[in-house]
Amino acid sequence: MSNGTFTPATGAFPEGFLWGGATAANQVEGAFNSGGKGLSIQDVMPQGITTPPTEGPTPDNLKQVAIDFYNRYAEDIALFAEMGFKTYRFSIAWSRVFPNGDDEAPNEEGLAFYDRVLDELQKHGIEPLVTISHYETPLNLARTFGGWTNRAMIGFYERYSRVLFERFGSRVKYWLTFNEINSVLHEPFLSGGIPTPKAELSETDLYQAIHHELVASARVTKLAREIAPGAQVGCMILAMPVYPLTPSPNDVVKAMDTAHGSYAFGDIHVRGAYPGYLLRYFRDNGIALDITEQDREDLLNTVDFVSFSYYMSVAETADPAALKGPGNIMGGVPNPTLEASEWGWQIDPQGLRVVMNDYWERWQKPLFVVENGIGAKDVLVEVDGVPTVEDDYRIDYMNDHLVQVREAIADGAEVMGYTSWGCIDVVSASTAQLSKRYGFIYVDRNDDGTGTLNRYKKKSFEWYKNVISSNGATLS
Ligand code: BGP
Repeated sequence: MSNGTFTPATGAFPEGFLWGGATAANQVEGAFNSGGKGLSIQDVMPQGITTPPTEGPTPDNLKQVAIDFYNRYAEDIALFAEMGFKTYRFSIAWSRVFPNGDDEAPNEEGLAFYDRVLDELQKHGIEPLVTISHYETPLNLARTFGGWTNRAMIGFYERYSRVLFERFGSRVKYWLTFNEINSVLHEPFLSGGIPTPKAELSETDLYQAIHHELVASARVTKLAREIAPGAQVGCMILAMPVYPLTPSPNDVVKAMDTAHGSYAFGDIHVRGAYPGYLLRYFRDNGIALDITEQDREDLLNTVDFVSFSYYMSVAETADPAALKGPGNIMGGVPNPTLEASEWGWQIDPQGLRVVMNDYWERWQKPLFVVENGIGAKDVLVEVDGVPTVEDDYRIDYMNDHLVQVREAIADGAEVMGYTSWGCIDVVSASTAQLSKRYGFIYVDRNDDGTGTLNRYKKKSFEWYKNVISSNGATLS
């Protein structure tokens, strides 16, 4: 797609469009301490980001078993294949490969698990899309080294990535370096393995950590190309268009400033240097970073494509008295024109078209929608004696968002593919619930840990299958 053969927009999904779904290791695998796996930050986050981390693992952490993908991957991948997936985005658990993060040698048993997953995907002709780090920093790197505040993390991440490229590079073409890299600003522990409470972190600490991640991302982008020719590496951004709450220029400028907070990550990944507005922010706020000459050179290894998650847009206001929105980790205020999900995430299909136009015009790099979907409380019912979920609300949500992807393609954006978030029910990242379900496949497991772990197809399963087989023509 991004090899210069792009043909201009026709208003339809292009040939070879990568339809599929996405998950992350810590939210599906379980087997949190078997196969030689070490602990990750997720093992001390039983309630997600809603409460502070625990000292060690606790049995109430649903992620210890999650949906048992570690043992049921073959069954799950067969279901993805039945839907016609062209691609499956999954992450590799860093602590399964390097249990402590700073180990000299990798854990063979961990690597062997991903070999088996890749074998299964290959068997079904599903192209893997691998996230190297998805909210699962090894706990030792967080607790002993301070996570990404420490420059030593670059070396640990590089060693880990090198092992992945050497082992899987001949079978994996598409790589993402860090999931939602811009979320470090808002969730330093989840996103950056930084154990210091956010209130005690200076902005310098935070931006220094971000700098280390950006350098690491660029260095492994170079490494991927050296070790696995033909590899394509993308950044991954939490996308959230920012609308001014009113036409007041103050609100417009505030919205611009908030948007810059996320644009910066794409700008650096795509252009290889810090943008002027961020340098100004550093100057104005007395933020002085340790940026070496080598770092500047490394950053020039820019990405092949830009991937992103999209769940909602946000409104922004200069009025400090305005109400902050619920369920939104990125700041901003509720948009009075939009409805919200049961978790308060405001639903805005057109925002997806807006953000895709924005990114395409700004960076001129192929785009990949690698997360999108709606978390809802599904109810299992029996239809003709078969357990299912009548999730018309999910079908509506996804239809409306995919129509906007098609619009963005018609607007001229080059789009590589679309992987819905949580194609099978997973443990949620922010609240660590199983009742916040995203999947086309229902997993019988409840928030209290009860359930058979059986899989059932929801109504949306057949719907998505038809969307894929028609290459989007059945969207309405
Ligand atoms: C993104 C994360 C995912 C995923 C998704 C939905 O921020 O990359 O890991 O979980 O959001 O969020 P949640 O699970 O909190 O509903």
